[in-house]
Amino acid sequence: MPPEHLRRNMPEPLSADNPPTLEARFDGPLHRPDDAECGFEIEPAFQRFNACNDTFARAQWDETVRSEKALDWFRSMFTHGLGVRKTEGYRTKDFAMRNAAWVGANLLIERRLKDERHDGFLDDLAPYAPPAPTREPVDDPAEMAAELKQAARIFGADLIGITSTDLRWHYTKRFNARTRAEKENVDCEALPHCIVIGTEMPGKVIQTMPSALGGTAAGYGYSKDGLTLMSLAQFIRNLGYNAVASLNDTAQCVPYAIQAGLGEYGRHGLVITPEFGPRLRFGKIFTDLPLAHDRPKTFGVKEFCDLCRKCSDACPPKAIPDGPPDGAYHNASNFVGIRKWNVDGEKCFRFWANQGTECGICIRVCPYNKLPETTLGRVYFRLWKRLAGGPFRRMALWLDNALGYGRRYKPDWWWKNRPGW
Ligand code: B12
Ligand code: SF4
Ligand code: SF4
Repeated sequence: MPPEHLRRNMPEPLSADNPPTLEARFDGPLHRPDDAECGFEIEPAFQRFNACNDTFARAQWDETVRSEKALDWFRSMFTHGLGVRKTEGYRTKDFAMRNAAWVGANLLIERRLKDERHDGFLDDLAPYAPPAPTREPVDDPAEMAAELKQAARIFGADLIGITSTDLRWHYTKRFNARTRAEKENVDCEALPHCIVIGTEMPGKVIQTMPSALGGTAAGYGYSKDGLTLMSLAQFIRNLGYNAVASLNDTAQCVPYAIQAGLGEYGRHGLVITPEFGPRLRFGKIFTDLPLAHDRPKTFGVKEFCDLCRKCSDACPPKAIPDGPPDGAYHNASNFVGIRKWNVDGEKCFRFWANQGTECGICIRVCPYNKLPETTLGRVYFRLWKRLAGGPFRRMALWLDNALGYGRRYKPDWWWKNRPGW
């Protein structure tokens, strides 16, 4: 019998013999005036990225990444008992928390599953309603940006920044999990502004990483981010403008968050913000609503990471580089032509699959991930950041180690002592 895709007139699934399409050359501008301020080093060999090549997509079509354990990681979100064991942090109540935290994100995905879409992860968040037929005039883009930021706070954003749309970060194609084939990405060329929002993830559960309990942070972040993006995008549409809301889909969050002035790039491949360190999730909205842009900001992270190796030392599968940024190409899940610290996504995801839940040790141990709860704690964090951002950064690193920051909390301690956020 012919294969399913021929019988049903579907595109051919991706495989080693039918790999994702690579764009020969990016024909847009390779550089942008704020690249140096952002610390971006783009090389002539730069190629845009095809989302079918990210590790999560490859775990579904690429036999070198796909395994029963990897598939169980996806299934465990929806299957009672899958992954549950006697080990502390992986018991029924830990998975019950983690999977409950995903409910908001799952509802967004399920809205359009019938159309072979995974909104928020593989596809943009389909609009709740179309734009109003008439446009509210905007005389002052700076004032409009300030109003939009105010609205975003109400809808749940903890951080928000605005930059211009940069097609270098947009996926060339996206992945269809139903057919396992590639498909077209949404076109954002006519939407010149990119709003980036950040959602703080709960700190105390992250301190229990690695654990299923710790996975609660990611689920919570995606659920809240998704709803915030849906509401803010609808606010823009209600003013008569277009808005494409995107969580993990459509484009890279990391460079956009840096360009929008939310933080700096860290050795662990994540954005470090002054407020929450790397402990947050990002989403973005592409729009034609006239908006003033923010500037990138630096506070000494690159220089501090040059010294510190807490994340690369702590990462169990050694997926984080411990040398200088070199743009190393570990496998098809890395960008080509950007000189930066590159994480090995295959090693990282294999560790997740082996332990049955996501990891985030690199967030837990990062000295910028602090959760000050007292006035003294807040003053210390402010002074520590000053120290870390200047010539005494070595002392800041020593202090962080000496005071025992980044240690793992036992998941059972979390359940017994209920330390809250
Ligand atoms: C796929 C993916 C993964 C995969 C695989 C990565 C891969 N290479 O395939 C794995 C399993 C490793 C993973 C793990 C985690 N992820 Co992840 N991941 C993504 C996702 C969905 C796509 C990124 C992608 O396309 N990567 C493929 C290519 C581009 O990878 P790359 O060349 O190595 O580039 C990486 C970085 O260098 C950076 N980057 C991309 N473009 C550029 C350009 C420049 C100039 C620079 C400097 C950096 C940069 O982002 C890429 C992240 O993988 C993004 C969401 C998004 N759309 O951005 C979230 C995202 C990057 N992940 C995130 C998080 C938090 C995590 C985890 C901590 C999991 C958790 N518990 O929450 C770990 C951390 C691992 C680590 N240290 O990087 C957050 C980061 C938030 C932050 N503070 O920066 C994101 C943005 C999700 C979100 N919506 O918030 N992730
Ligand atoms: S999430 Fe865990 S395995 Fe992945 S890079 Fe961070 S520490 Fe390493
Ligand atoms: S743990 Fe240290 S090296 Fe790693 S990102 Fe944080 S500050 Fe940089």
